[in-house]
Amino acid sequence: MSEEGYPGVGRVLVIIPTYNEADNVRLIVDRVRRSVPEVDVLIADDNSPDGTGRIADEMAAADSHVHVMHRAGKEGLGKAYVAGFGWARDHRYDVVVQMDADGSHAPEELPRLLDPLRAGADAVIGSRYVRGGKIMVDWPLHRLLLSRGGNFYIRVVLGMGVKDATGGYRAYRLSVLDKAELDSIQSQGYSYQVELTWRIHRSGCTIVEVPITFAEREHGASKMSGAIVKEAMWRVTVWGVQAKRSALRKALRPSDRWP
Ligand SMILES: Nc1nc2c(ncn2[C@@H]2O[C@H](COP(=O)(O)OP(=O)(O)O)[C@@H](O)[C@H]2O)c(=O)[nH]1
Ligand SMILES: [Mg+2]
Repeated sequence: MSEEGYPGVGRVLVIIPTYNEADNVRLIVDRVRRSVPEVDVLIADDNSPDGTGRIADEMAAADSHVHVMHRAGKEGLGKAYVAGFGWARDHRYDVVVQMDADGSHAPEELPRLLDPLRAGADAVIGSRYVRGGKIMVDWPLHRLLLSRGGNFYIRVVLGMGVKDATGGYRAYRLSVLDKAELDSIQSQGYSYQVELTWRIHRSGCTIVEVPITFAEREHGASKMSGAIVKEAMWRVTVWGVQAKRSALRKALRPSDRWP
């Protein structure tokens, strides 16, 4: 009997959120389809003014493995992903992958993210900060320090042991996302990556990190901003304090100590 989807893993949907990625979207989808022909692609476009959505429609018309979700306007990466996950559930996928449109996440490394799922992992993070992980970009020192320092802060405050909690190249089993209660995700910008990791960690799922090579974006501009960084930092601090407080409350509850 021939199995549907990626062998040993099931039906896989690669979700690519786009905002003004007209120069990148065709290339990235082609690379995904060439690299792992068994997977499907969903482009989640926030009504990009540069016509990314139209290009995506053309690709979907030419390839039954390619789908497009048109969203009304720019609402941030987190909302686009949550909508994409809902689409994946409605269409009975087993696994979803997050991938940027800009070429920073190499589709050729997709098997690395999918293979640990076969071995029982619930969530796989493509990591720049484990042995073998690389950053091949000309980031100015402050951006590099921000990424490294941000991840260090997250590790200390949340105590998850994940080395790259802000990275966006990931694979999840759908069953894991069900436990993460996506409807109540608060993050708008990139702290979404951290929030989802935090929820998955708290739900007791197995998170595996695999090394990836993070490349320079091919065309266009990054949507990263100071506001996005600030949002991530204050949210992490709030989650950390909440977790410490509830752990303390649990430890002090007499009924738990003398049942
Ligand atoms: N749908 C949607 N996609 C977004 C939004 N903001 C960023 N993206 C996409 O998310 C991915 C990562 O964004 P990017 O600007 O490359 O961030 P960086 O890699 O951190 O510099 C790219 O594919 C963007 O097009 C948004 O508001 N809506
Ligand atoms: Mg990028």
